[in-house]
Amino acid sequence: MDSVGLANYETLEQFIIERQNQFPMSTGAFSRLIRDLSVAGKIVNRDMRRAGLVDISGATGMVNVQGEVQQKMDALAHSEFVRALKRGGECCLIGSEEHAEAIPLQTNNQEEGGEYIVLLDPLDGSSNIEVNVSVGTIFSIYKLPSGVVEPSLDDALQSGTEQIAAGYIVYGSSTMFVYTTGNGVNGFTLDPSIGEFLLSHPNIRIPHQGTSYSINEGNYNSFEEGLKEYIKWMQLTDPVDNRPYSTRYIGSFVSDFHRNLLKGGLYIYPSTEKNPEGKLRLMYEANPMAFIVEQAGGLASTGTQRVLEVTPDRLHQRVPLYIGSNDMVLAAEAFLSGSRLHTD
Ligand code: AHM
Ligand code: MG
Repeated sequence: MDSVGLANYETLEQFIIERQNQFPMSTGAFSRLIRDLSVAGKIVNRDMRRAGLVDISGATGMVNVQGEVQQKMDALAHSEFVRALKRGGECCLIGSEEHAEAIPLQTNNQEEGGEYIVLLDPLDGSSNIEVNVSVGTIFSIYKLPSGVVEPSLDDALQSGTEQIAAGYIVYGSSTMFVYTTGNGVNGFTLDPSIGEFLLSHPNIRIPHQGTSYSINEGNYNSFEEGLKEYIKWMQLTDPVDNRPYSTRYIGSFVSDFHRNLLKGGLYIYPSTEKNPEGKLRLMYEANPMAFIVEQAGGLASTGTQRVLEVTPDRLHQRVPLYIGSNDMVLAAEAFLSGSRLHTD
Protein backbone atom coordinates (compact mmCIF):
# COMPACT_ATOMS: atom_id res chain seq x y z
CA MET A 1 0.00 0.00 0.00
CA ASP A 2 1.61 3.33 -1.00
CA SER A 3 0.98 6.68 0.61
CA VAL A 4 -1.22 7.74 -2.32
CA GLY A 5 -3.43 4.67 -1.73
CA LEU A 6 -3.55 5.46 1.98
CA ALA A 7 -5.22 8.80 1.35
CA ASN A 8 -8.34 6.93 0.20
CA TYR A 9 -8.82 5.13 3.48
CA GLU A 10 -11.19 6.35 6.14
CA THR A 11 -9.98 6.14 9.75
CA LEU A 12 -12.05 4.46 12.45
CA GLU A 13 -12.46 7.84 14.11
CA GLN A 14 -13.74 9.50 10.93
CA PHE A 15 -16.10 6.58 10.36
CA ILE A 16 -17.53 6.81 13.88
CA ILE A 17 -18.01 10.58 13.65
CA GLU A 18 -19.77 10.25 10.29
CA ARG A 19 -22.13 7.64 11.72
CA GLN A 20 -22.67 9.77 14.82
CA ASN A 21 -23.68 12.72 12.66
CA GLN A 22 -26.53 10.63 11.25
CA PHE A 23 -28.13 10.80 14.73
CA PRO A 24 -28.91 14.43 15.53
CA MET A 25 -29.55 13.68 19.23
CA SER A 26 -26.18 11.98 19.65
CA THR A 27 -23.99 13.34 22.44
CA GLY A 28 -20.80 11.77 21.10
CA ALA A 29 -20.48 9.56 24.21
CA PHE A 30 -20.73 6.31 22.29
CA SER A 31 -18.16 7.50 19.73
CA ARG A 32 -15.78 8.29 22.57
CA LEU A 33 -16.36 4.86 24.08
CA ILE A 34 -15.40 3.12 20.82
CA ARG A 35 -12.37 5.38 20.56
CA ASP A 36 -11.33 4.43 24.13
CA LEU A 37 -11.59 0.73 23.26
CA SER A 38 -9.58 1.22 20.08
CA VAL A 39 -6.85 3.10 21.96
CA ALA A 40 -6.59 0.30 24.54
CA GLY A 41 -6.43 -2.14 21.64
CA LYS A 42 -3.49 -0.24 20.16
CA ILE A 43 -1.66 -0.36 23.49
CA VAL A 44 -2.25 -4.09 23.89
CA ASN A 45 -1.16 -4.55 20.27
CA ARG A 46 2.08 -2.72 20.98
CA ASP A 47 2.75 -4.90 24.02
CA MET A 48 1.92 -8.08 22.10
CA ARG A 49 4.39 -7.20 19.37
CA ARG A 50 7.16 -7.20 21.99
CA ALA A 51 5.94 -10.27 23.85
CA GLY A 52 8.91 -12.42 22.88
CA LEU A 53 11.42 -9.71 23.83
CA VAL A 54 10.40 -8.50 27.25
CA ASP A 55 9.17 -10.39 30.26
CA ILE A 56 5.45 -10.26 29.54
CA SER A 57 4.75 -13.69 28.08
CA GLY A 58 4.09 -16.76 30.18
CA ALA A 59 1.89 -17.35 33.20
CA THR A 60 1.42 -15.04 36.19
CA GLY A 61 1.31 -18.00 38.58
CA MET A 62 -2.34 -17.14 39.34
CA VAL A 63 -5.56 -18.78 38.16
CA ASN A 64 -8.51 -16.66 37.11
CA VAL A 65 -12.11 -16.97 38.28
CA GLN A 66 -12.66 -19.82 35.78
CA GLY A 67 -9.83 -21.81 37.34
CA GLU A 68 -7.67 -21.23 34.26
CA VAL A 69 -4.00 -20.34 34.35
CA GLN A 70 -3.71 -16.59 33.96
CA GLN A 71 -1.13 -15.39 31.45
CA LYS A 72 0.79 -12.18 32.12
CA MET A 73 -0.68 -10.72 28.95
CA ASP A 74 -4.21 -11.52 30.21
CA ALA A 75 -3.57 -9.41 33.28
CA LEU A 76 -1.89 -6.66 31.30
CA ALA A 77 -4.66 -6.47 28.69
CA HIS A 78 -7.31 -6.43 31.44
CA SER A 79 -5.56 -3.48 33.13
CA GLU A 80 -5.17 -1.57 29.86
CA PHE A 81 -8.85 -1.85 28.97
CA VAL A 82 -10.01 -0.98 32.50
CA ARG A 83 -7.68 2.01 32.57
CA ALA A 84 -8.83 3.28 29.16
CA LEU A 85 -12.50 2.91 30.07
CA LYS A 86 -12.01 4.60 33.44
CA ARG A 87 -10.12 7.49 31.91
CA GLY A 88 -12.65 7.83 29.08
CA GLY A 89 -15.57 8.33 31.49
CA GLU A 90 -18.28 6.86 29.23
CA CYS A 91 -18.44 3.45 30.90
CA CYS A 92 -20.06 2.85 34.30
CA LEU A 93 -19.53 -0.89 34.74
CA ILE A 94 -17.05 -3.43 33.39
CA GLY A 95 -17.34 -7.20 33.39
CA SER A 96 -14.12 -8.97 32.47
CA GLU A 97 -13.08 -12.58 32.08
CA GLU A 98 -10.11 -11.74 34.27
CA HIS A 99 -12.11 -10.43 37.24
CA ALA A 100 -14.55 -12.40 39.39
CA GLU A 101 -16.95 -9.53 40.06
CA ALA A 102 -18.31 -6.75 37.88
CA ILE A 103 -16.25 -3.56 38.31
CA PRO A 104 -18.31 -0.39 38.89
CA LEU A 105 -16.51 2.70 37.63
CA GLN A 106 -18.65 5.23 39.49
CA THR A 107 -21.24 5.04 42.19
CA ASN A 108 -22.26 8.68 42.45
CA ASN A 109 -24.87 10.53 40.44
CA GLN A 110 -25.34 8.74 37.12
CA GLU A 111 -25.59 12.03 35.26
CA GLU A 112 -21.97 12.66 36.05
CA GLY A 113 -20.81 9.24 34.94
CA GLY A 114 -20.90 6.96 31.95
CA GLU A 115 -24.04 5.34 30.68
CA TYR A 116 -22.49 2.28 29.04
CA ILE A 117 -21.71 -1.19 30.36
CA VAL A 118 -18.77 -2.99 28.74
CA LEU A 119 -18.29 -6.74 29.06
CA LEU A 120 -15.05 -8.10 27.68
CA ASP A 121 -12.56 -10.86 27.30
CA PRO A 122 -9.41 -8.72 27.30
CA LEU A 123 -7.26 -11.39 25.65
CA ASP A 124 -8.92 -14.48 24.26
CA GLY A 125 -6.73 -17.44 23.33
CA SER A 126 -3.89 -16.10 25.45
CA SER A 127 -2.33 -19.52 26.03
CA ASN A 128 -1.26 -19.24 22.37
CA ILE A 129 0.90 -16.14 22.80
CA GLU A 130 4.06 -18.00 23.68
CA VAL A 131 3.93 -19.80 20.34
CA ASN A 132 3.19 -16.66 18.34
CA VAL A 133 -0.39 -17.50 17.36
CA SER A 134 -3.00 -14.79 16.81
CA VAL A 135 -5.16 -13.84 19.79
CA GLY A 136 -7.86 -11.24 20.31
CA THR A 137 -10.00 -8.98 22.49
CA ILE A 138 -13.81 -9.40 22.44
CA PHE A 139 -16.22 -6.74 23.73
CA SER A 140 -19.94 -6.31 24.20
CA ILE A 141 -21.67 -3.00 24.99
CA TYR A 142 -25.00 -2.41 26.75
CA LYS A 143 -26.74 0.72 27.87
CA LEU A 144 -27.24 1.20 31.61
CA PRO A 145 -31.01 0.88 32.19
CA SER A 146 -32.50 4.32 32.78
CA GLY A 147 -32.99 5.41 36.35
CA VAL A 148 -30.18 3.25 37.76
CA VAL A 149 -27.90 5.29 40.01
CA GLU A 150 -25.58 2.60 41.33
CA PRO A 151 -24.77 0.20 38.48
CA SER A 152 -24.35 -3.43 39.51
CA LEU A 153 -23.99 -6.83 37.89
CA ASP A 154 -27.78 -7.17 37.61
CA ASP A 155 -27.76 -4.26 35.13
CA ALA A 156 -25.22 -6.09 32.99
CA LEU A 157 -27.14 -9.37 32.87
CA GLN A 158 -29.21 -8.41 29.84
CA SER A 159 -29.87 -10.83 27.00
CA GLY A 160 -27.68 -10.56 23.89
CA THR A 161 -30.51 -8.99 21.89
CA GLU A 162 -30.10 -5.87 24.05
CA GLN A 163 -26.49 -5.26 22.98
CA ILE A 164 -26.06 -1.89 21.35
CA ALA A 165 -22.64 -2.74 19.95
CA ALA A 166 -20.11 -5.55 19.91
CA GLY A 167 -16.72 -6.10 18.39
CA TYR A 168 -13.35 -7.75 18.51
CA ILE A 169 -9.75 -6.88 17.89
CA VAL A 170 -7.63 -9.60 16.33
CA TYR A 171 -3.89 -9.33 16.91
CA GLY A 172 -2.76 -11.32 13.91
CA SER A 173 -0.41 -10.92 10.97
CA SER A 174 -2.13 -7.57 10.91
CA THR A 175 -4.25 -6.10 13.69
CA MET A 176 -7.92 -5.54 12.95
CA PHE A 177 -10.79 -3.86 14.77
CA VAL A 178 -14.16 -5.30 13.70
CA TYR A 179 -17.43 -4.05 15.14
CA THR A 180 -21.15 -3.66 14.70
CA THR A 181 -23.77 -1.33 16.12
CA GLY A 182 -26.60 -3.31 14.55
CA ASN A 183 -26.17 -1.73 11.17
CA GLY A 184 -23.81 -4.15 9.43
CA VAL A 185 -20.25 -5.14 10.29
CA ASN A 186 -17.17 -3.13 9.40
CA GLY A 187 -13.49 -4.03 9.74
CA PHE A 188 -10.54 -1.66 10.19
CA THR A 189 -6.89 -2.64 9.79
CA LEU A 190 -4.24 -0.99 11.92
CA ASP A 191 -1.63 0.82 9.87
CA PRO A 192 1.27 0.74 12.34
CA SER A 193 3.14 3.47 10.48
CA ILE A 194 0.47 6.07 11.31
CA GLY A 195 -1.11 4.33 14.33
CA GLU A 196 -4.62 4.42 12.88
CA PHE A 197 -7.26 1.80 12.20
CA LEU A 198 -8.31 2.26 8.55
CA LEU A 199 -11.55 1.00 7.02
CA SER A 200 -10.36 -2.01 5.01
CA HIS A 201 -13.38 -4.36 5.16
CA PRO A 202 -16.62 -2.39 4.78
CA ASN A 203 -19.93 -4.19 5.22
CA ILE A 204 -18.58 -7.69 5.86
CA ARG A 205 -20.91 -10.52 4.78
CA ILE A 206 -20.30 -14.14 5.78
CA PRO A 207 -20.88 -16.67 2.96
CA HIS A 208 -24.03 -18.76 3.57
CA GLN A 209 -22.02 -21.95 3.28
CA GLY A 210 -18.36 -22.61 3.95
CA THR A 211 -16.10 -25.58 3.36
CA SER A 212 -14.36 -25.77 6.72
CA TYR A 213 -15.30 -26.39 10.34
CA SER A 214 -13.44 -25.53 13.54
CA ILE A 215 -13.71 -27.80 16.56
CA ASN A 216 -11.38 -29.47 19.04
CA GLU A 217 -11.83 -32.98 17.67
CA GLY A 218 -9.67 -34.40 20.46
CA ASN A 219 -12.88 -34.29 22.52
CA TYR A 220 -14.76 -36.41 19.93
CA ASN A 221 -15.53 -39.28 22.31
CA SER A 222 -17.50 -37.01 24.61
CA PHE A 223 -19.56 -35.30 21.87
CA GLU A 224 -23.27 -36.02 21.76
CA GLU A 225 -24.46 -38.42 19.04
CA GLY A 226 -25.97 -35.74 16.79
CA LEU A 227 -22.68 -33.85 16.65
CA LYS A 228 -20.77 -37.04 15.85
CA GLU A 229 -23.22 -37.66 13.00
CA TYR A 230 -22.71 -34.13 11.67
CA ILE A 231 -18.94 -34.46 11.76
CA LYS A 232 -19.12 -37.80 9.93
CA TRP A 233 -21.39 -36.17 7.32
CA MET A 234 -18.97 -33.27 6.81
CA GLN A 235 -16.16 -35.78 6.26
CA LEU A 236 -17.97 -37.74 3.54
CA THR A 237 -17.11 -37.07 -0.10
CA ASP A 238 -19.79 -35.34 -2.15
CA PRO A 239 -18.77 -33.02 -5.00
CA VAL A 240 -22.26 -31.45 -4.99
CA ASP A 241 -21.47 -29.51 -1.84
CA ASN A 242 -17.67 -29.70 -1.92
CA ARG A 243 -17.37 -32.31 0.82
CA PRO A 244 -15.30 -33.43 2.56
CA TYR A 245 -14.92 -30.14 4.41
CA SER A 246 -11.58 -29.20 5.94
CA THR A 247 -10.87 -28.88 9.62
CA ARG A 248 -9.38 -25.50 10.56
CA TYR A 249 -8.86 -25.12 14.30
CA ILE A 250 -6.41 -22.56 15.63
CA GLY A 251 -7.65 -22.92 19.22
CA SER A 252 -7.95 -19.15 19.45
CA PHE A 253 -11.64 -18.26 19.12
CA VAL A 254 -11.21 -14.75 17.70
CA SER A 255 -8.88 -16.04 14.99
CA ASP A 256 -11.07 -19.02 14.09
CA PHE A 257 -14.14 -16.79 14.07
CA HIS A 258 -12.45 -14.10 11.97
CA ARG A 259 -11.39 -16.59 9.29
CA ASN A 260 -14.87 -18.11 9.15
CA LEU A 261 -16.49 -14.66 8.99
CA LEU A 262 -14.47 -13.73 5.93
CA LYS A 263 -14.34 -17.11 4.17
CA GLY A 264 -17.40 -18.95 5.46
CA GLY A 265 -17.26 -21.82 7.94
CA LEU A 266 -18.50 -23.04 11.28
CA TYR A 267 -16.93 -22.77 14.75
CA ILE A 268 -18.15 -25.22 17.36
CA TYR A 269 -17.42 -25.44 21.07
CA PRO A 270 -19.98 -27.99 22.24
CA SER A 271 -20.79 -29.49 25.56
CA THR A 272 -18.03 -31.96 26.49
CA GLU A 273 -17.26 -34.21 29.43
CA LYS A 274 -14.83 -31.64 30.82
CA ASN A 275 -17.06 -28.65 30.03
CA PRO A 276 -20.69 -29.87 30.14
CA GLU A 277 -22.01 -26.33 29.52
CA GLY A 278 -19.48 -25.67 26.76
CA LYS A 279 -16.30 -23.70 27.35
CA LEU A 280 -16.99 -20.25 25.97
CA ARG A 281 -18.58 -17.57 28.08
CA LEU A 282 -22.00 -16.22 27.11
CA MET A 283 -21.62 -12.57 28.11
CA TYR A 284 -18.27 -11.63 26.62
CA GLU A 285 -17.49 -14.32 24.03
CA ALA A 286 -20.64 -15.91 22.59
CA ASN A 287 -23.05 -12.93 22.67
CA PRO A 288 -20.80 -10.33 21.03
CA MET A 289 -19.72 -12.75 18.30
CA ALA A 290 -23.36 -13.82 17.84
CA PHE A 291 -24.38 -10.19 17.31
CA ILE A 292 -21.58 -9.72 14.78
CA VAL A 293 -22.25 -12.93 12.88
CA GLU A 294 -25.99 -12.22 12.61
CA GLN A 295 -25.25 -8.71 11.37
CA ALA A 296 -23.01 -10.28 8.71
CA GLY A 297 -25.74 -12.73 7.61
CA GLY A 298 -24.76 -15.77 9.69
CA LEU A 299 -26.16 -17.53 12.74
CA ALA A 300 -25.18 -18.42 16.30
CA SER A 301 -26.88 -21.22 18.20
CA THR A 302 -26.43 -23.19 21.40
CA GLY A 303 -27.46 -26.19 19.31
CA THR A 304 -31.09 -25.75 20.32
CA GLN A 305 -31.57 -22.00 20.79
CA ARG A 306 -30.50 -18.67 19.33
CA VAL A 307 -27.54 -17.53 21.45
CA LEU A 308 -28.77 -13.93 21.63
CA GLU A 309 -31.97 -15.09 23.33
CA VAL A 310 -30.33 -17.03 26.15
CA THR A 311 -31.32 -15.52 29.51
CA PRO A 312 -28.14 -14.81 31.46
CA ASP A 313 -27.94 -15.48 35.18
CA ARG A 314 -24.26 -14.86 35.90
CA LEU A 315 -21.33 -12.96 34.48
CA HIS A 316 -19.09 -15.94 33.73
CA GLN A 317 -21.83 -18.26 32.47
CA ARG A 318 -20.79 -20.72 29.77
CA VAL A 319 -22.77 -21.84 26.76
CA PRO A 320 -22.35 -24.44 23.98
CA LEU A 321 -21.67 -22.58 20.74
CA TYR A 322 -22.30 -23.26 17.03
CA ILE A 323 -21.49 -20.07 15.13
CA GLY A 324 -20.80 -19.16 11.53
CA SER A 325 -22.33 -19.62 8.08
CA ASN A 326 -26.13 -19.73 8.01
CA ASP A 327 -26.51 -23.13 6.29
CA MET A 328 -23.88 -24.82 8.44
CA VAL A 329 -25.47 -23.72 11.72
CA LEU A 330 -28.91 -24.85 10.50
CA ALA A 331 -27.45 -28.22 9.49
CA ALA A 332 -25.82 -28.57 12.92
CA GLU A 333 -29.18 -27.95 14.62
CA ALA A 334 -30.85 -30.55 12.38
CA PHE A 335 -28.22 -33.19 13.21
CA LEU A 336 -28.38 -32.37 16.92
CA SER A 337 -32.16 -32.75 16.96
CA GLY A 338 -31.80 -36.15 15.30
CA SER A 339 -33.76 -35.11 12.21
CA ARG A 340 -30.71 -35.78 9.99
CA LEU A 341 -28.19 -38.63 9.94
CA HIS A 342 -24.79 -38.79 8.25
CA THR A 343 -26.19 -41.26 5.73
CA ASP A 344 -28.87 -38.74 4.56
P1 AHM B 1 -9.69 -18.38 27.06
O1 AHM B 1 -10.77 -17.34 27.05
O2 AHM B 1 -9.32 -18.81 28.44
O3 AHM B 1 -8.51 -17.99 26.21
O4 AHM B 1 -10.33 -19.72 26.45
C1 AHM B 1 -11.05 -19.66 25.26
C2 AHM B 1 -10.27 -20.38 24.19
C3 AHM B 1 -10.74 -20.02 22.81
O5 AHM B 1 -10.01 -18.94 22.30
C4 AHM B 1 -10.47 -21.27 22.05
O6 AHM B 1 -11.26 -21.40 20.91
C5 AHM B 1 -10.74 -22.33 23.05
O7 AHM B 1 -10.49 -21.76 24.32
C6 AHM B 1 -9.85 -23.49 22.87
O8 AHM B 1 -10.17 -24.46 23.81
P2 AHM B 1 -9.59 -25.95 23.69
O9 AHM B 1 -8.14 -25.85 23.98
O10 AHM B 1 -10.35 -26.71 24.73
O11 AHM B 1 -9.88 -26.45 22.31
MG1 MG C 1 -11.69 -16.16 26.16
